[in-house]
Amino acid sequence: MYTQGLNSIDAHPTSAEDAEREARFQARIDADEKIEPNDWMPATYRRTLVRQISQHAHSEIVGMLPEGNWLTRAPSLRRKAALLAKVQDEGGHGLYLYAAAETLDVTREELVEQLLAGKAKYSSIFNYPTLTWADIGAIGWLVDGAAIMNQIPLCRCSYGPYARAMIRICKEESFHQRQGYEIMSTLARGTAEQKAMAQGALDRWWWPSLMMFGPSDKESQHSDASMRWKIKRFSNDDLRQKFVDATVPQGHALGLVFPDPQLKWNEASGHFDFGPIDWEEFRQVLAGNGPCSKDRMRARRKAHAEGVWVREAALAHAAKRRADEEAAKLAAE
Ligand code: FAQ
Repeated sequence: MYTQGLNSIDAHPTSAEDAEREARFQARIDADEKIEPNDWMPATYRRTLVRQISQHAHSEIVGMLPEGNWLTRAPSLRRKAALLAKVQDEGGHGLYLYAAAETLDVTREELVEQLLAGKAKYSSIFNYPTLTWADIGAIGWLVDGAAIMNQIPLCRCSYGPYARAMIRICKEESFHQRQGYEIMSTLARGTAEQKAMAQGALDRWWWPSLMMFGPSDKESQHSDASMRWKIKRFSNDDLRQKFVDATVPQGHALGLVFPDPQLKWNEASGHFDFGPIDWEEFRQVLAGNGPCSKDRMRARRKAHAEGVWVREAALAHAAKRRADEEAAKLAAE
């Protein structure tokens, strides 16, 4: 999608030059200008972007696995076609995001290697199992709903390639969210057993969805710098609250009950109050001890190993085409 490796990493300017460049860089950010791959940027800005964009790309790729589990068991052809399209979109999102990261002088191979070696993070949410068909509804409604809340502001992120990738991704996520809500609404209006499935999925996915927004603002290490650089436009807690405020009425419209006895509309603040998040569970998932963490990594490594021949064939095909083109050029001279 983007030309790669346009920039060489900053030479070693003196600190006076550095300070001046940084001031000019921050002034551009403050003026809401987009930073492009060939522009000078502080090494810390570059590192933050590579970290966030690559974690985001990995999340899309690992995020295909919980839903992939239900592709062969979707309850109708219509549901199967929609789920297949959604999972394909997620693969595409991963590719746009790896391509955006590559404009920052890192290769996709390096990033994938970090994921497979267990050194890179991906979203905590994808370490939970999909036990029933209703979980596919809950993923679309809640997980894509949370992703949209977090990602719409990223369309205005200061780094051009990331912002532009996010515009297309958000359009597709909005379709994903609707298909999930439609599944939930069909189940919630169905038999008692179907309604119980929808309720069970909400019970399982509600708290992990709130954790997707990251640690509380007090604990978030990167938020201050990312907000100053306009990579992030809202804090983790602000986005989490927006998500709760938007989602709770949707759940009530389905006749479902949120698994939080402290969830209550607060007239004075104009927001829903909600109970404490189990941050120990979040820490455990990030440490690789989530219910499906080991399975997810095993599945990714297996897919990577089984794809060796595809990558080799693609490279051989590209080399052959290059050689044919060269030969045709020589023959024409
Ligand atoms: N899971 O200082 P902060 C999707 C890490 S895509 C795992 O607050 P930051 C589509 C964080 O990386 C979902 N790790 O960090 C889909 C950092 O670790 P590090 C993914 C988490 O970056 C739907 C440390 O904790 N979306 O769902 C999580 O300022 C359905 C400290 O945290 C994105 O990636 C977490 N939940 O804010 C696909 C959006 N939260 O790097 C399939 C872009 C935090 O120091 C099916 N990313 N950490 O080792 C972001 O907006 C930000 O990176 C945040 C975290 C908000 C996730």
